[in-house]
Amino acid sequence: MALELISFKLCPFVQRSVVTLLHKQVPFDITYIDLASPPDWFLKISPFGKVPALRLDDGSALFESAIINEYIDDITPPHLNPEDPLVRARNRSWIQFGEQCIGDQYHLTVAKDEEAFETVRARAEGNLDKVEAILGEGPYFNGERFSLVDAAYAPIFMRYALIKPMDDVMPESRYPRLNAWARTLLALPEVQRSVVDEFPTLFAEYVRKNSAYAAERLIAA
Ligand SMILES: N[C@@H](CCC(=O)N[C@@H](CS)C(=O)NCC(=O)O)C(=O)O
Repeated sequence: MALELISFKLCPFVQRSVVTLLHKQVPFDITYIDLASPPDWFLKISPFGKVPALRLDDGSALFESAIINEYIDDITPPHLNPEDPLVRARNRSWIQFGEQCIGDQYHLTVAKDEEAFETVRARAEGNLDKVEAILGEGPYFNGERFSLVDAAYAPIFMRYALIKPMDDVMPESRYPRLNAWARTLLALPEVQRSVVDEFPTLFAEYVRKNSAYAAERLIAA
């Protein structure tokens, strides 16, 4: 089956699916669109106009990164999703929670002043506290085996690694397990190859465009 991932170069949700496809060594094509002026063909297949969308052989598409990743996993055994229904359900809960962490990161990059920035930072840290509290010994979320939860959080860590005060937002002293997990994921080839080469520059430009204040706080000159 031919798979085509409809993408936007900076989207962390797209990146979740790219990590999964690369990890599972599933052949796929990637098509980048401009989200500011999405093409008509895309709006026809993605009912909410969001990326990622995974276009299938019959021209139809799947949407929602978590669902796309489950589908990729379902059609390409051996499965990353754990066998045990309870563990699987818990994994899904934390994948869902990862959306909030992605949202926090986005809101940091658009904060227009100190008050807004600090409010978001407190929320981001509180959410990272929750993840830190449930992490085990690692190296992956479920222990020895990479899973879809790892694919879901890798984009968050990649962006925090690019942000100037990462130590401020995710200090080792407060988040030792989260930092160890981040190091493991960021060292994986499928994570390193999950964005375009120019990603750091694009990300910095994107933050500068969003908010001069956030750029000052987050991006090295
Ligand atoms: N819950 C969705 C979120 C996807 C999402 O928000 N994608 C953004 C880009 S990072 C998007 O397509 N935004 C366009 C829009 O909202 O119109 C998922 O996991 O796939």
